[in-house]
Amino acid sequence: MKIRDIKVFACCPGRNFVTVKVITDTGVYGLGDATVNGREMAVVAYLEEHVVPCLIGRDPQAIEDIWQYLYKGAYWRRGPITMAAIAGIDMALWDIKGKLADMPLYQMLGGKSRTGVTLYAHANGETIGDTINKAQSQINQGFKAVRLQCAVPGLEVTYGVLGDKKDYYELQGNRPLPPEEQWSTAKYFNMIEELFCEARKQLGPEVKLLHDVHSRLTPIESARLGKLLEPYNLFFLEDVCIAENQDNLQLVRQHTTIPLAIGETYNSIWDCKELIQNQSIDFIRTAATHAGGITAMRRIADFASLFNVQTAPHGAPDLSPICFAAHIHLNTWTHNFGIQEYVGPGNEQVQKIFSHDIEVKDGLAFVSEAPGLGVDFDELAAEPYPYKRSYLPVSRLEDGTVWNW
Ligand code: CS2
Ligand code: MG
Repeated sequence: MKIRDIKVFACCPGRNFVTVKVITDTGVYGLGDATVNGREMAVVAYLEEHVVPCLIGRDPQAIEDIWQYLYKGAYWRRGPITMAAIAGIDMALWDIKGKLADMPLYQMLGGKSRTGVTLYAHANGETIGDTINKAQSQINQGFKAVRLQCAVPGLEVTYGVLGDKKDYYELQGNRPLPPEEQWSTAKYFNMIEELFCEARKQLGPEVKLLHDVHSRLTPIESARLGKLLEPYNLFFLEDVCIAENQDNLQLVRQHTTIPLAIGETYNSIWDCKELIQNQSIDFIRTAATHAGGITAMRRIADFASLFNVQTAPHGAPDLSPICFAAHIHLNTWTHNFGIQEYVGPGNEQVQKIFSHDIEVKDGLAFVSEAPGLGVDFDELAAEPYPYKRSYLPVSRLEDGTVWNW
Protein backbone atom coordinates (compact mmCIF):
# COMPACT_ATOMS: atom_id res chain seq x y z
CA MET A 1 0.00 0.00 0.00
CA LYS A 2 1.31 3.45 -0.93
CA ILE A 3 0.52 7.10 -0.32
CA ARG A 4 -0.80 8.37 -3.65
CA ASP A 5 -1.51 12.01 -2.82
CA ILE A 6 -1.67 14.45 0.08
CA LYS A 7 -3.96 17.48 -0.06
CA VAL A 8 -3.77 20.44 2.28
CA PHE A 9 -6.85 22.63 2.74
CA ALA A 10 -7.09 26.01 4.47
CA CYS A 11 -10.69 27.03 5.07
CA CYS A 12 -12.46 29.62 7.20
CA PRO A 13 -15.99 28.60 8.20
CA GLY A 14 -15.93 31.37 10.85
CA ARG A 15 -12.27 30.85 11.66
CA ASN A 16 -9.31 29.24 9.94
CA PHE A 17 -8.58 25.52 9.90
CA VAL A 18 -5.76 23.68 8.12
CA THR A 19 -6.80 20.15 7.17
CA VAL A 20 -4.53 17.40 5.82
CA LYS A 21 -5.91 14.57 3.68
CA VAL A 22 -3.61 11.61 2.98
CA ILE A 23 -4.92 9.50 0.10
CA THR A 24 -3.67 5.95 -0.56
CA ASP A 25 -3.52 4.00 -3.81
CA THR A 26 -6.42 1.84 -2.56
CA GLY A 27 -8.64 4.92 -2.17
CA VAL A 28 -8.64 4.75 1.65
CA TYR A 29 -7.84 8.21 3.06
CA GLY A 30 -7.07 9.73 6.43
CA LEU A 31 -7.57 13.21 7.90
CA GLY A 32 -5.51 15.37 10.23
CA ASP A 33 -5.69 18.84 11.79
CA ALA A 34 -2.63 21.11 11.35
CA THR A 35 -4.08 24.48 12.42
CA VAL A 36 -1.77 27.03 14.08
CA ASN A 37 -3.93 30.03 14.98
CA GLY A 38 -2.63 33.20 13.31
CA ARG A 39 0.16 31.37 11.42
CA GLU A 40 -1.95 28.98 9.33
CA MET A 41 -0.29 29.50 5.94
CA ALA A 42 3.18 28.80 7.33
CA VAL A 43 2.03 25.24 8.05
CA VAL A 44 0.41 24.95 4.61
CA ALA A 45 3.69 25.97 2.94
CA TYR A 46 5.75 23.69 5.20
CA LEU A 47 3.55 20.74 4.27
CA GLU A 48 3.16 21.44 0.56
CA GLU A 49 6.75 22.39 -0.16
CA HIS A 50 8.74 20.30 2.32
CA VAL A 51 6.68 17.33 3.51
CA VAL A 52 4.29 16.14 0.80
CA PRO A 53 6.95 15.42 -1.88
CA CYS A 54 8.87 13.18 0.55
CA LEU A 55 5.85 11.06 1.45
CA ILE A 56 4.39 10.22 -1.95
CA GLY A 57 4.94 6.51 -2.60
CA ARG A 58 5.67 5.63 1.06
CA ASP A 59 3.82 3.02 3.09
CA PRO A 60 1.10 4.88 5.08
CA GLN A 61 1.08 2.11 7.65
CA ALA A 62 4.63 2.92 8.85
CA ILE A 63 3.39 5.63 11.23
CA GLU A 64 6.31 5.57 13.67
CA ASP A 65 8.89 5.57 10.87
CA ILE A 66 7.22 8.50 9.09
CA TRP A 67 6.98 10.43 12.39
CA GLN A 68 10.71 9.94 13.05
CA TYR A 69 11.55 10.65 9.40
CA LEU A 70 9.80 14.03 9.58
CA TYR A 71 11.15 14.83 13.08
CA LYS A 72 14.74 13.57 13.05
CA GLY A 73 15.12 13.58 9.28
CA ALA A 74 14.52 17.32 8.88
CA TYR A 75 17.51 18.20 11.12
CA TRP A 76 15.39 21.18 12.33
CA ARG A 77 13.37 19.72 15.18
CA ARG A 78 10.38 20.99 17.16
CA GLY A 79 8.69 24.38 16.88
CA PRO A 80 4.96 25.02 16.35
CA ILE A 81 4.99 24.94 12.54
CA THR A 82 7.05 21.76 12.16
CA MET A 83 5.14 19.93 14.87
CA ALA A 84 1.69 20.93 13.57
CA ALA A 85 2.72 19.69 10.12
CA ILE A 86 3.90 16.38 11.61
CA ALA A 87 0.69 16.22 13.66
CA GLY A 88 -1.54 16.67 10.61
CA ILE A 89 0.19 13.80 8.82
CA ASP A 90 0.34 11.60 11.93
CA MET A 91 -3.40 11.93 12.66
CA ALA A 92 -4.23 11.11 9.05
CA LEU A 93 -2.02 7.99 9.17
CA TRP A 94 -3.70 6.77 12.39
CA ASP A 95 -7.05 7.42 10.71
CA ILE A 96 -5.97 5.26 7.76
CA LYS A 97 -4.67 2.50 10.05
CA GLY A 98 -7.99 2.43 11.90
CA LYS A 99 -9.94 2.23 8.67
CA LEU A 100 -7.73 -0.65 7.47
CA ALA A 101 -8.15 -2.51 10.75
CA ASP A 102 -11.84 -1.62 10.86
CA MET A 103 -11.29 -0.35 14.41
CA PRO A 104 -11.86 2.98 16.14
CA LEU A 105 -8.60 4.64 17.20
CA TYR A 106 -9.15 4.10 20.96
CA GLN A 107 -9.23 0.33 20.37
CA MET A 108 -5.87 0.43 18.61
CA LEU A 109 -4.40 2.42 21.51
CA GLY A 110 -5.44 -0.24 24.01
CA GLY A 111 -9.20 0.05 24.51
CA LYS A 112 -11.39 1.92 26.96
CA SER A 113 -10.27 3.13 30.37
CA ARG A 114 -13.68 4.79 30.85
CA THR A 115 -17.09 4.98 29.25
CA GLY A 116 -17.38 8.77 28.95
CA VAL A 117 -14.91 11.66 28.75
CA THR A 118 -15.50 14.45 31.30
CA LEU A 119 -15.69 17.85 29.67
CA TYR A 120 -15.37 21.34 31.10
CA ALA A 121 -17.57 24.03 29.61
CA HIS A 122 -16.86 27.76 29.44
CA ALA A 123 -18.69 30.51 31.33
CA ASN A 124 -17.58 34.03 30.56
CA GLY A 125 -19.27 37.23 31.62
CA GLU A 126 -19.08 41.00 31.79
CA THR A 127 -19.67 40.94 35.56
CA ILE A 128 -19.25 38.40 38.34
CA GLY A 129 -23.03 37.91 38.47
CA ASP A 130 -23.24 37.41 34.72
CA THR A 131 -20.37 34.85 34.79
CA ILE A 132 -22.00 32.88 37.61
CA ASN A 133 -25.38 32.87 35.81
CA LYS A 134 -23.70 31.49 32.70
CA ALA A 135 -21.94 28.82 34.78
CA GLN A 136 -25.30 27.89 36.30
CA SER A 137 -26.80 27.48 32.85
CA GLN A 138 -23.92 25.14 31.85
CA ILE A 139 -24.51 23.15 35.05
CA ASN A 140 -28.24 23.00 34.20
CA GLN A 141 -27.24 21.45 30.87
CA GLY A 142 -25.41 18.70 32.73
CA PHE A 143 -21.80 19.97 32.86
CA LYS A 144 -20.00 19.03 36.08
CA ALA A 145 -17.02 21.30 35.41
CA VAL A 146 -16.97 24.93 34.27
CA ARG A 147 -14.18 27.40 33.49
CA LEU A 148 -14.94 30.90 34.78
CA GLN A 149 -13.57 34.01 33.02
CA CYS A 150 -14.84 37.48 33.93
CA ALA A 151 -14.17 40.92 32.44
CA VAL A 152 -11.68 42.90 34.56
CA PRO A 153 -13.24 46.23 35.62
CA GLY A 154 -11.22 49.10 34.18
CA LEU A 155 -9.87 47.14 31.18
CA GLU A 156 -11.56 47.52 27.81
CA VAL A 157 -11.28 43.84 26.90
CA THR A 158 -10.33 40.76 28.88
CA TYR A 159 -9.05 37.41 27.63
CA GLY A 160 -11.82 34.81 27.36
CA VAL A 161 -14.71 37.29 27.54
CA LEU A 162 -16.85 38.00 24.49
CA GLY A 163 -17.65 41.71 25.02
CA ASP A 164 -19.99 42.76 22.18
CA LYS A 165 -19.19 39.67 20.05
CA LYS A 166 -21.81 36.95 19.73
CA ASP A 167 -19.48 33.94 19.93
CA TYR A 168 -15.83 32.84 19.72
CA TYR A 169 -16.00 32.85 15.92
CA GLU A 170 -16.97 36.48 15.74
CA LEU A 171 -14.39 37.25 18.44
CA GLN A 172 -11.44 35.49 16.80
CA GLY A 173 -12.27 34.82 13.16
CA ASN A 174 -11.82 38.17 11.47
CA ARG A 175 -8.80 40.17 12.59
CA PRO A 176 -6.71 41.04 9.49
CA LEU A 177 -4.20 42.78 11.79
CA PRO A 178 -3.50 41.99 15.46
CA PRO A 179 -5.71 44.07 17.77
CA GLU A 180 -3.94 45.43 20.86
CA GLU A 181 -5.35 44.83 24.32
CA GLN A 182 -4.40 46.25 27.70
CA TRP A 183 -3.45 44.25 30.75
CA SER A 184 -3.24 45.27 34.40
CA THR A 185 -2.27 42.72 37.02
CA ALA A 186 -3.40 45.06 39.81
CA LYS A 187 -6.90 45.42 38.32
CA TYR A 188 -7.15 41.67 37.78
CA PHE A 189 -6.24 41.00 41.43
CA ASN A 190 -9.03 43.41 42.49
CA MET A 191 -11.63 41.17 40.81
CA ILE A 192 -10.47 37.58 40.81
CA GLU A 193 -10.93 36.46 44.42
CA GLU A 194 -14.48 37.76 44.59
CA LEU A 195 -15.36 35.85 41.40
CA PHE A 196 -14.44 32.50 42.94
CA CYS A 197 -15.72 33.34 46.42
CA GLU A 198 -19.16 34.23 44.98
CA ALA A 199 -19.10 31.30 42.55
CA ARG A 200 -18.49 28.78 45.35
CA LYS A 201 -21.23 30.39 47.47
CA GLN A 202 -23.80 30.37 44.69
CA LEU A 203 -22.88 27.23 42.72
CA GLY A 204 -22.22 24.97 45.73
CA PRO A 205 -19.33 22.69 46.67
CA GLU A 206 -19.78 19.98 44.02
CA VAL A 207 -19.11 21.66 40.69
CA LYS A 208 -15.52 21.62 39.42
CA LEU A 209 -14.36 25.20 38.88
CA LEU A 210 -11.45 26.10 36.59
CA HIS A 211 -9.75 29.31 35.50
CA ASP A 212 -7.28 30.30 32.77
CA VAL A 213 -4.84 33.09 33.69
CA HIS A 214 -3.46 32.96 30.13
CA SER A 215 0.14 33.48 31.32
CA ARG A 216 -0.36 37.06 32.51
CA LEU A 217 1.40 36.77 35.89
CA THR A 218 5.00 36.48 37.03
CA PRO A 219 5.87 33.35 39.03
CA ILE A 220 5.64 35.08 42.41
CA GLU A 221 2.33 36.75 41.48
CA SER A 222 1.13 33.31 40.40
CA ALA A 223 2.03 31.95 43.82
CA ARG A 224 0.04 34.75 45.43
CA LEU A 225 -2.98 34.00 43.23
CA GLY A 226 -2.77 30.30 44.06
CA LYS A 227 -2.83 31.05 47.79
CA LEU A 228 -5.71 33.51 47.37
CA LEU A 229 -7.87 31.00 45.49
CA GLU A 230 -7.05 27.92 47.59
CA PRO A 231 -10.16 28.23 49.81
CA TYR A 232 -12.44 27.91 46.75
CA ASN A 233 -11.16 24.48 45.77
CA LEU A 234 -10.43 24.93 42.06
CA PHE A 235 -10.08 21.83 39.88
CA PHE A 236 -7.15 23.58 38.24
CA LEU A 237 -5.58 26.95 37.59
CA GLU A 238 -4.35 27.13 34.00
CA ASP A 239 -1.33 28.92 32.49
CA VAL A 240 -0.73 30.91 35.61
CA CYS A 241 2.66 32.04 34.28
CA ILE A 242 4.93 31.29 31.33
CA ALA A 243 7.15 28.22 31.69
CA GLU A 244 9.82 28.80 29.05
CA ASN A 245 11.92 28.49 32.17
CA GLN A 246 10.36 25.33 33.57
CA ASP A 247 11.57 26.20 37.10
CA ASN A 248 8.93 28.98 37.21
CA LEU A 249 6.27 26.43 38.05
CA GLN A 250 8.44 24.91 40.76
CA LEU A 251 8.49 28.30 42.45
CA VAL A 252 4.69 28.55 42.28
CA ARG A 253 4.44 25.01 43.66
CA GLN A 254 6.53 25.88 46.72
CA HIS A 255 3.85 28.34 47.85
CA THR A 256 0.47 26.84 47.03
CA THR A 257 -1.43 23.56 46.85
CA ILE A 258 -3.74 24.81 44.06
CA PRO A 259 -3.64 22.26 41.18
CA LEU A 260 -1.73 23.64 38.19
CA ALA A 261 -2.34 23.02 34.48
CA ILE A 262 -0.18 24.14 31.57
CA GLY A 263 0.92 23.16 28.07
CA GLU A 264 -1.53 24.20 25.33
CA THR A 265 1.27 25.89 23.34
CA TYR A 266 3.83 23.12 23.82
CA ASN A 267 5.05 21.36 20.70
CA SER A 268 6.88 18.41 22.17
CA ILE A 269 7.49 16.25 25.20
CA TRP A 270 10.70 18.22 25.74
CA ASP A 271 8.70 21.37 26.58
CA CYS A 272 7.12 19.62 29.56
CA LYS A 273 9.68 16.99 30.55
CA GLU A 274 10.93 18.82 33.64
CA LEU A 275 7.50 20.11 34.59
CA ILE A 276 6.27 16.53 34.66
CA GLN A 277 9.22 14.77 36.24
CA ASN A 278 9.60 17.44 38.93
CA GLN A 279 5.87 17.16 39.60
CA SER A 280 5.53 20.92 39.34
CA ILE A 281 2.19 20.55 37.53
CA ASP A 282 -0.90 18.38 37.94
CA PHE A 283 -2.33 18.54 34.42
CA ILE A 284 -0.58 18.60 31.06
CA ARG A 285 -2.63 20.42 28.41
CA THR A 286 -0.83 19.49 25.19
CA ALA A 287 -3.01 19.14 22.08
CA ALA A 288 -2.65 16.50 19.36
CA THR A 289 -2.47 19.25 16.70
CA HIS A 290 0.30 21.24 18.39
CA ALA A 291 2.40 18.58 20.11
CA GLY A 292 3.10 16.27 17.16
CA GLY A 293 -0.04 14.17 16.77
CA ILE A 294 -1.38 11.00 18.32
CA THR A 295 2.05 9.34 18.35
CA ALA A 296 3.44 12.19 20.49
CA MET A 297 0.38 12.54 22.75
CA ARG A 298 0.51 8.85 23.59
CA ARG A 299 4.15 9.21 24.64
CA ILE A 300 3.42 12.30 26.77
CA ALA A 301 0.47 10.58 28.48
CA ASP A 302 2.53 7.50 29.36
CA PHE A 303 5.45 9.60 30.62
CA ALA A 304 3.09 11.77 32.70
CA SER A 305 1.51 8.69 34.27
CA LEU A 306 4.84 7.89 36.00
CA PHE A 307 4.63 11.18 37.90
CA ASN A 308 0.91 11.36 38.75
CA VAL A 309 0.28 14.03 36.15
CA GLN A 310 -3.05 13.81 34.34
CA THR A 311 -3.83 14.87 30.79
CA ALA A 312 -6.23 17.75 30.07
CA PRO A 313 -6.06 18.44 26.33
CA HIS A 314 -6.59 21.92 24.95
CA GLY A 315 -10.02 22.29 23.34
CA ALA A 316 -10.22 25.85 22.03
CA PRO A 317 -12.29 26.74 18.95
CA ASP A 318 -9.09 27.09 16.88
CA LEU A 319 -8.57 23.31 16.98
CA SER A 320 -10.67 21.63 14.32
CA PRO A 321 -13.18 18.84 15.04
CA ILE A 322 -10.54 16.41 13.70
CA CYS A 323 -8.34 17.28 16.67
CA PHE A 324 -11.34 17.05 19.01
CA ALA A 325 -12.08 13.55 17.68
CA ALA A 326 -8.43 12.54 18.21
CA HIS A 327 -8.63 13.85 21.79
CA ILE A 328 -11.81 11.93 22.56
CA HIS A 329 -10.12 8.70 21.42
CA LEU A 330 -6.96 9.48 23.41
CA ASN A 331 -8.99 10.46 26.49
CA THR A 332 -11.08 7.29 26.30
CA TRP A 333 -7.88 5.22 26.34
CA THR A 334 -5.48 7.27 28.56
CA HIS A 335 -5.67 5.87 32.10
CA ASN A 336 -4.27 9.09 33.58
CA PHE A 337 -6.75 11.32 31.75
CA GLY A 338 -8.08 14.27 33.78
CA ILE A 339 -10.49 16.47 31.85
CA GLN A 340 -11.17 17.76 28.31
CA GLU A 341 -11.87 21.43 27.46
CA TYR A 342 -15.06 21.83 25.41
CA VAL A 343 -16.46 24.93 23.70
CA GLY A 344 -19.42 23.31 21.94
CA PRO A 345 -19.87 21.68 18.55
CA GLY A 346 -18.98 24.76 16.45
CA ASN A 347 -21.22 26.79 14.17
CA GLU A 348 -23.44 25.33 11.44
CA GLN A 349 -20.77 25.57 8.71
CA VAL A 350 -18.14 23.87 10.88
CA GLN A 351 -20.54 21.05 11.68
CA LYS A 352 -21.39 20.63 8.00
CA ILE A 353 -17.74 20.59 6.87
CA PHE A 354 -16.46 18.31 9.66
CA SER A 355 -19.05 15.62 10.36
CA HIS A 356 -18.79 13.08 13.20
CA ASP A 357 -21.01 11.22 15.63
CA ILE A 358 -19.37 12.03 18.98
CA GLU A 359 -22.22 12.26 21.47
CA VAL A 360 -22.11 14.91 24.21
CA LYS A 361 -24.50 14.28 27.09
CA ASP A 362 -24.57 15.41 30.73
CA GLY A 363 -21.10 16.89 30.51
CA LEU A 364 -19.54 13.73 29.04
CA ALA A 365 -18.38 12.97 25.49
CA PHE A 366 -18.83 9.47 24.10
CA VAL A 367 -16.29 8.28 21.58
CA SER A 368 -17.25 7.34 18.01
CA GLU A 369 -17.26 3.63 17.15
CA ALA A 370 -16.51 4.39 13.49
CA PRO A 371 -13.15 3.08 12.20
CA GLY A 372 -10.17 5.45 12.58
CA LEU A 373 -10.88 8.91 13.95
CA GLY A 374 -14.54 8.81 12.94
CA VAL A 375 -14.64 12.30 11.43
CA ASP A 376 -15.05 13.31 7.79
CA PHE A 377 -14.18 16.46 5.85
CA ASP A 378 -16.51 17.74 3.10
CA GLU A 379 -14.25 19.51 0.59
CA LEU A 380 -17.16 20.95 -1.40
CA ALA A 381 -18.86 22.32 1.70
CA ALA A 382 -15.54 23.99 2.64
CA GLU A 383 -15.04 25.65 -0.76
CA PRO A 384 -17.27 28.72 -0.17
CA TYR A 385 -15.21 29.53 2.97
CA PRO A 386 -11.61 30.22 1.88
CA TYR A 387 -8.79 31.13 4.29
CA LYS A 388 -8.85 34.70 5.64
CA ARG A 389 -5.84 36.20 7.42
CA SER A 390 -6.65 36.63 11.10
CA TYR A 391 -4.45 37.27 14.15
CA LEU A 392 -4.55 36.77 17.87
CA PRO A 393 -4.38 40.00 19.88
CA VAL A 394 -1.19 41.53 21.27
CA SER A 395 -1.16 42.54 24.94
CA ARG A 396 0.39 45.68 26.49
CA LEU A 397 0.68 46.90 30.05
CA GLU A 398 -0.90 50.28 30.78
CA ASP A 399 2.49 52.00 30.25
CA GLY A 400 2.76 50.51 26.75
CA THR A 401 5.11 47.59 27.47
CA VAL A 402 4.36 44.50 25.37
CA TRP A 403 3.10 41.72 27.66
CA ASN A 404 2.00 38.08 27.33
CA TRP A 405 -1.37 37.82 25.63
C1 CS2 B 1 -7.18 29.20 25.57
C2 CS2 B 1 -7.27 29.37 24.10
O1 CS2 B 1 -8.77 27.48 25.45
C3 CS2 B 1 -7.86 27.96 26.09
O2 CS2 B 1 -7.51 27.53 27.16
O3 CS2 B 1 -6.02 29.48 26.21
O4 CS2 B 1 -8.49 29.96 23.84
C4 CS2 B 1 -6.18 30.19 23.39
O5 CS2 B 1 -6.28 31.53 23.70
C5 CS2 B 1 -6.31 29.98 21.91
O6 CS2 B 1 -6.31 28.63 21.62
C6 CS2 B 1 -5.21 30.71 21.16
O7 CS2 B 1 -5.06 30.21 19.90
MG1 MG C 1 -5.71 28.26 27.87
